[in-house]
Amino acid sequence: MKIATATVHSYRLALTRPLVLGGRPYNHREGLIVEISDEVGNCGIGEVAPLPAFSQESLDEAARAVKALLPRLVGRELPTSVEMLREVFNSSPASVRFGIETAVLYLMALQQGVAVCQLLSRQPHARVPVQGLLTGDVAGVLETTEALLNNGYATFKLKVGRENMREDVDLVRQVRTLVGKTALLRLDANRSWQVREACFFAGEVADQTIEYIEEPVKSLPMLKTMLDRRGFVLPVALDESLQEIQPAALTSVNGVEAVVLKPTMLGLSRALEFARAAAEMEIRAIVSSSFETGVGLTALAHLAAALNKSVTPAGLDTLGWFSEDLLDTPLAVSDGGLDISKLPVCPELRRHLLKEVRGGD
Ligand code: OSB
Ligand code: MG
Repeated sequence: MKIATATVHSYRLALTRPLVLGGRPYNHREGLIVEISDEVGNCGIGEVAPLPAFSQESLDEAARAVKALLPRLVGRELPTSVEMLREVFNSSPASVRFGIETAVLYLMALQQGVAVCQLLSRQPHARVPVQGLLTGDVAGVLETTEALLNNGYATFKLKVGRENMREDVDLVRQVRTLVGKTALLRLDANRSWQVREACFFAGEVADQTIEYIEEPVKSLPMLKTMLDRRGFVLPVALDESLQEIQPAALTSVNGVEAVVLKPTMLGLSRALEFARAAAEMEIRAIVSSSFETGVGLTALAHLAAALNKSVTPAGLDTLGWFSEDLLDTPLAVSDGGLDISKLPVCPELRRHLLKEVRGGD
């Protein structure tokens, strides 16, 4: 079956509170929605939303790449397998690959009468737990923790790396006390520390049963040195570092416990390659959002359902930042997780929130 039409729209949605990215507060989230249809009217959608300070490309660059790519898709045979996706969009920016790859996946799923997670795995998980995101000032974190607990969350990710490390250490202890012994507690330092600082922090919270900490130190070389020395007492997960290595090189980073996969920053195929490398190493892959709307998040939920031998909580608790969403039926976390069978076959859009983007420049 051939691709019959390919169009792109833009959105700009207000946030409920500022999203701080690279030290700058953002009050809106902007991105693109790609729509691809086949000859019998099936329609697949995907989100292209580079995240400032995290993505390598700007929204303008992504938009230009999308506009150049879409006309070349029309008239083309759809891939029949996920493996074929990789070659098709190899040279585009990561967010563009993710958006177009998901739109194509939805089309493939519709044609084959299966859900996207079934294209990605023979035995997808029926439910994906979501990790509650704990960020901001101390009072806010404690308040959010209570609210998430009341909503059934059993996995939490606390951002650390505050100006005052004592505050981080105390907060880890307070959150652990609030969530109880059995909840999973993950940390993320977003590359805040020197090795010496990271090792000190780790020692201070070593008794708090931390599942892992993402990106404790300032760079990948620094992290490798630290892990090779084996002096760091917490399990480590890679996030930002994945933008700097090839999936095949993952095995060369010793002592990593998990990888955080953000397909908006990696592309879907590359995220899948990292997932495969992680499976070979018998470490977990944590599918995570880059503050996409419900469109991107739905695709990420399907991906999360398809990865890992055992059910693994995903980092998809970011929709709360949006004052409204693009989806007609909101993606709702209940009892701390997402039921995959309740996800739409292909999401319906609230089209009044979209603006048409014309081709060419
Ligand atoms: O620090 O891991 C991060 C989202 C965008 C950019 C960076 C990060 C994040 C998240 C996503 O934290 C949510 C999550 O992982 O739970
Ligand atoms: Mg992270």
